[in-house]
Amino acid sequence: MKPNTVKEKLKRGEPSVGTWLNLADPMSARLMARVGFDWLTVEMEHTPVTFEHAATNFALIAAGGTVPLVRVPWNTGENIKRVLDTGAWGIVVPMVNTRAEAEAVVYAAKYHPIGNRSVGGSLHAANFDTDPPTYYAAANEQILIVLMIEHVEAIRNIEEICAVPGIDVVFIGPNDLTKSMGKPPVFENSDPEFVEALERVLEAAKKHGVAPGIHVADAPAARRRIDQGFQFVAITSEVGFLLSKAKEALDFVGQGSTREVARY
Ligand code: 3PY
Ligand code: MG
Repeated sequence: MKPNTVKEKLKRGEPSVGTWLNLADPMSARLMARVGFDWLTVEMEHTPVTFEHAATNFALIAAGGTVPLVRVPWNTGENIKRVLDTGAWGIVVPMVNTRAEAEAVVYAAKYHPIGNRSVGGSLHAANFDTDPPTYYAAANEQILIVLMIEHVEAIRNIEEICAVPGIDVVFIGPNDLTKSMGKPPVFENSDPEFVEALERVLEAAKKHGVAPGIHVADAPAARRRIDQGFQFVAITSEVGFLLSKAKEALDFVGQGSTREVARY
């Protein structure tokens, strides 16, 4: 069975960098899997990506030597079961604001005796390059659980959330977090409320042995966040890379527009 190298890296206290895949396109997943990121997160929360697209892309990402993760559309047992059963090596769960919501994620993602994930499927084992009995015995250890901290309520409850057994990463979504503070959604913000919220997450994560993570818009921001202590760092998405590079080229030849491109 292939080991989940992202889990191993995070447990050793090292940073691990990846990006988001917003396109349903298998060709793009296949090519991105060859760039060298530790992991790629198939985005199902804000895209038309279906379970079928996602299953194809999990296979292509794993075949390219990269760890396939997925952001599920919402925190439900059905979403979590279906992406794990079709070959994701880990889940990113949006908007986890309370201890009970964090416990529900672990319960859905782990097999008995920790949770109630139902036994079935065949793509999960195939994607770890093993057989189902080996997968069933190792899945509770191998699956990466990432909870998104992206609301002021989650910041208030961060200690309790980090204390839930089975959590690997608490991952800040800066856009939703700033929106929940009543401010325009952004990746970077020097506002003291935002800066303090990030500090609280870093502190609580460290105290409870959970890896802190954050989504950033570009490489310099990733460097700064890693230096600050964040371990699980997502740099934009393949769409963000594509659009920013295209815009940079047009700007360079003096033909750019003032219109903002999507950041991720
Ligand atoms: C956010 O910034 O809200 C995100 O969800 C980033 O992944
Ligand atoms: Mg968000």
